[in-house]
Amino acid sequence: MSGMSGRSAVEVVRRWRGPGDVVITTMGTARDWMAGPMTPLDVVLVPSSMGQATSLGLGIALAQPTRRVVVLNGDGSLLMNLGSLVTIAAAGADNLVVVVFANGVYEITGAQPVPGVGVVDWVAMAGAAGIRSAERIETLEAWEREAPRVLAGPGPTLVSLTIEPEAALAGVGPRSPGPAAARGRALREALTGG
Ligand SMILES: Cc1ncc(C[n+]2csc(CCOP(=O)(O)OP(=O)(O)O)c2C)c(N)n1
Repeated sequence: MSGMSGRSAVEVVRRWRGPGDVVITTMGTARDWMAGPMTPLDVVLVPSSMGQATSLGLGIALAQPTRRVVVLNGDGSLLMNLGSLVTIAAAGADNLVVVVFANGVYEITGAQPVPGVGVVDWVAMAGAAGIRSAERIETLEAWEREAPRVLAGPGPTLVSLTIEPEAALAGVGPRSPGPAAARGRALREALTGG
């Protein structure tokens, strides 16, 4: 494989996220995130309806303005909740970073093609929604180089990563890390200290 894999792109985020940052993962990014060390501020949105990660991220970012919130989202999932980009921009959540894993497929359900691949421009979409800090990163080398700036800079930010899907991961979904209510309580404690 020559392009950027989702797994390697996730590891770049793991390396550069700050200790107080919240990282929200879902679908393929959740699967890959759970393959490595986790912190209490890691929100694994599984099981879930598609599209909710950006809205959850916005809520946490507004509630905890001194923290950075990083959402690792699938392109299929973002298509399900495009309106959240407008809400994020309108709310001016300068501590929120949305990372779109643009792999062009619904990977965890079998790599069916996402509509609009090659036509939909996530950077333009973000800009049209009012998110001025938006960029596309196409190689792992560039992501490794730019991630510290992108993850720490003033937002709201959308970064679209051009991801090459791995055939071996088609249909391989994340396992839920446990009952949602207990995980929600643990997250609240981690966020508020009690
Ligand atoms: C509203 C909704 N429709 C369909 C599904 C079934 N489903 C679960 S994951 C998934 C594909 C997710 O694709 P994407 O967000 O691009 O992430 P990837 O699997 O590529 O990491 C689908 C269709 C769902 N969970 N929610």
